Amino acid sequence: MSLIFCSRADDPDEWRAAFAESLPDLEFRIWPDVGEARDVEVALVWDPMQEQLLRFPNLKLIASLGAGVDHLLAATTLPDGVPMTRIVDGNLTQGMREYVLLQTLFCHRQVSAYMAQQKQQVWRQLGQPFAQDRRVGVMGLGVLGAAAAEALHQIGFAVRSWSRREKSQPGVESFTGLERLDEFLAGCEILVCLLPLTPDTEGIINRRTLSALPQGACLINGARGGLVVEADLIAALETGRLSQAVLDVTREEPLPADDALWRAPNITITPHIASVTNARSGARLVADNIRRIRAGEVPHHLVDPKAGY
Ligand code: NDP
Ligand code: OXD
Repeated sequence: MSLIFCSRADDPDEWRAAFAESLPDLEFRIWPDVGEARDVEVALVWDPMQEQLLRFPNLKLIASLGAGVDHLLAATTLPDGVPMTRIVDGNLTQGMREYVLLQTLFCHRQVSAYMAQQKQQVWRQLGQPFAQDRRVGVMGLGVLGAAAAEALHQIGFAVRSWSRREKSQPGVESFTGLERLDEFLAGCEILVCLLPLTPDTEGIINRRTLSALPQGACLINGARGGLVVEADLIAALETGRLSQAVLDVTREEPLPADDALWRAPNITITPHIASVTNARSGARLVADNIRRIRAGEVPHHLVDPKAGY
């Protein structure tokens, strides 16, 4: 059995070595050196592949190299009936848990304001709310959102979530559906975005939804740039509607040097590093799914192409 690896963002040698450990009988091929197309039964992909997957008549699994699949679904023609999986991995979840905690505390403890004061040699104590009085909302209570919400609850914040389906997570007040979106947003002094990018969530953070947040709220986007209407975000920062934004992701990545986001007030930008798939644990996960397929079982962590995540 052969696997074709297609990603400019990931190191193929690292993944090849990881598969040599997890599944030694797998032949690892790197795009575009596909070899005999009939041998390829697994595609491990990050880059969108347009029509290319249709070249492999015996494909049995399309495995995304990430947790998100928006770019693959949007720009790849999927062969009929071939399952697509995504990365759900404890290391990836831990990375996002850390990122969300770090950036929520950054906002909550007003680090940006103290850094600005330090630049001007100002020694002034700002009022500090208790964590239990700080309302933090997590948009998207999936694998990553649920872990982040749990960590935020454990550290003492008043946590709420927004998802499609009702959730019952201890210490997290659940809101669902567009009909309750504004009610959810009205109680988010810090809004953490961990939604997948789908046709339903594209541009969901926009002028209207930003204005539903409490005055001076903070936004943390650890999911996808396409969720945010960036011009509306910049305007909200400029007027003080938002007091802080933390973006790990942007519509265009890398963010061009002349993009206005870099110069927006009170913004922190990180280069899509909130949590990165680890080759060893990722390969173990994909290898396990390959074994399941060989055994005639359904692979874990299937994507629903209709829902878009
Ligand atoms: P999941 O698929 O596990 O969770 C998605 C959540 O979003 C679910 O709770 C789902 O609701 C909710 N959701 C989806 N569509 C809607 C909608 N229209 N309205 C309301 N809620 C909706 O995803 P993960 O937690 O694994 O990952 C989330 C995203 O994080 C990924 O898609 C990816 O884009 C991003 N990511 C970013 C990384 C980074 O380094 N910056 C690293 C890894 C991932 P329900 O539960 O009801 O289905
Ligand atoms: C992912 C990502 O989706 O790294 O896994 O963004």
